[in-house]
Amino acid sequence: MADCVFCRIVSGDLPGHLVLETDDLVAFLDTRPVFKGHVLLVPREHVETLPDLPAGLRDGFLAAAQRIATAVKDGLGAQGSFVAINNTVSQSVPHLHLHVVPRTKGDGLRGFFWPRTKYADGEESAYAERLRDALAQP
Ligand code: DGP
Repeated sequence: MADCVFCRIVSGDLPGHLVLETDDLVAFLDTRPVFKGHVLLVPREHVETLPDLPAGLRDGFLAAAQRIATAVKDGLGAQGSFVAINNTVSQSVPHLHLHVVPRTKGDGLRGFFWPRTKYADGEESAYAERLRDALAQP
């Protein structure tokens, strides 16, 4: 896609600090890192969200995420990582990208600013049932 910034990085049309390239995937540094070494992993093919990722790319995508999560420890000395994908909501670039953010205890990131809520009595079962029903659809 000519107007997609991540397609343009994949094609070499825009510069990027690439850290991993395979036939199907590219990983590069995020220009606005949560912490230094924050990596974005993208499929070369333009797909918008995780549900759009073709089945044939799924295993390679997760395998590359595992490799990057290991590399931020081995290469950067992080103790661990935060791995996340925004799908549509909070997704500022509509080309699927998985964030690998290096994490170290005391780095100041607190739960990634996720407010937590509580279920009312009985509500938890209803939510689980709605999800089971949706997942049971072919
Ligand atoms: P998200 O909020 O999940 O859509 O994250 C998109 C990330 O993409 C955000 O952390 C900043 C990064 N980003 C945006 N434009 C560019 C760019 O041109 N190059 C690189 N390397 N990263 C970018």
